[in-house]
Amino acid sequence: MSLHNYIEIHPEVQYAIDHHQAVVALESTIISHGMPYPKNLETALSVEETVRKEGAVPATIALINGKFKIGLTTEEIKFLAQEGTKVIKASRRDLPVILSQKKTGATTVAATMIGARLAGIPVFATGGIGGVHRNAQQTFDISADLFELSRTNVAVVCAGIKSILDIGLTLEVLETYGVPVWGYQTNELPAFYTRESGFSVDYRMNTPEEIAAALKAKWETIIEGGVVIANPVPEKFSLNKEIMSRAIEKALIEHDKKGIKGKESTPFLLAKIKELTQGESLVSNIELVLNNARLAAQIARAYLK
Ligand code: PSU
Ligand code: MN
Repeated sequence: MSLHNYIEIHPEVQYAIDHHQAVVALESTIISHGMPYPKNLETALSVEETVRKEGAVPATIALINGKFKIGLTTEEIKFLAQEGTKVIKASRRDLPVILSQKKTGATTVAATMIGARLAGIPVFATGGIGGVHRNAQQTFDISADLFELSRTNVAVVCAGIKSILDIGLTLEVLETYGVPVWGYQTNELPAFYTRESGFSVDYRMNTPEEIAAALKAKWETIIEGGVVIANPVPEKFSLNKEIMSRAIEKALIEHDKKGIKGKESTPFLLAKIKELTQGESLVSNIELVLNNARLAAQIARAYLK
């Protein structure tokens, strides 16, 4: 047994890698657990379309029947979208059993980074990364995404840190792990639905070329690990700060009252916030993912030059 028994790269993605064409990795937990059907399906497909329009090849990653699939068919994306939370939300710890027992799972940011790294794809676009949850001082709930960022060489383009999390503590953990946090054309870390968080990024980057050069400097000097590239939601789709923080507070209260824990926390909070904002958060969520896909494709292209 060797690696090729566990990984299946879509021919189009393999061709692009072999011919030094830009590829953007995409996660699948956002499809199964991050958004409701059918918006999740529509979004997954338009994210791929957006990557293509920017001149890169999309590689949505998931675990299908015990294989790490790098690049999914439309049928496979549809399956994950329809199954929703019935599929396993797969992070690093879940991989060995899913692979050996031929199970199916949607990959989180952490697991997608592992898949991208195995295939040799350095740039990955998503909506939001996991982080340190509020009240982690008691619960110890810190996403495995942060640990993965500390060790796996993939740049993750996201819309910043969502305020269902403790943004300050998340930044502290990223600092401890040595994970750079760069703002794209901003000095302030965006907070997913909003462009402001009150926290600063380590460095402001103004162009995809600047980002690509810094990624090369990191990895060519064997400073292992990922990078967080924080791309603010477009102005037009950013949500009102007060309305959002009220929705988030409410969602968190219900979360605690129901005793929701562990891997169920993030999906519960996302769904609750969508409900409390009458779907407004979902529109913003979709637009920011598309915006990240665009930037990721530009970075992937600049990285090859
Ligand atoms: N944040 C979002 N949407 C998502 C997620 C996070 O806005 O879909 C998903 C991602 O897959 C992320 C995971 O990697 O949730 C983090 O889960 P946890 O907090 O359980 O590590
Ligand atoms: Mn967690």
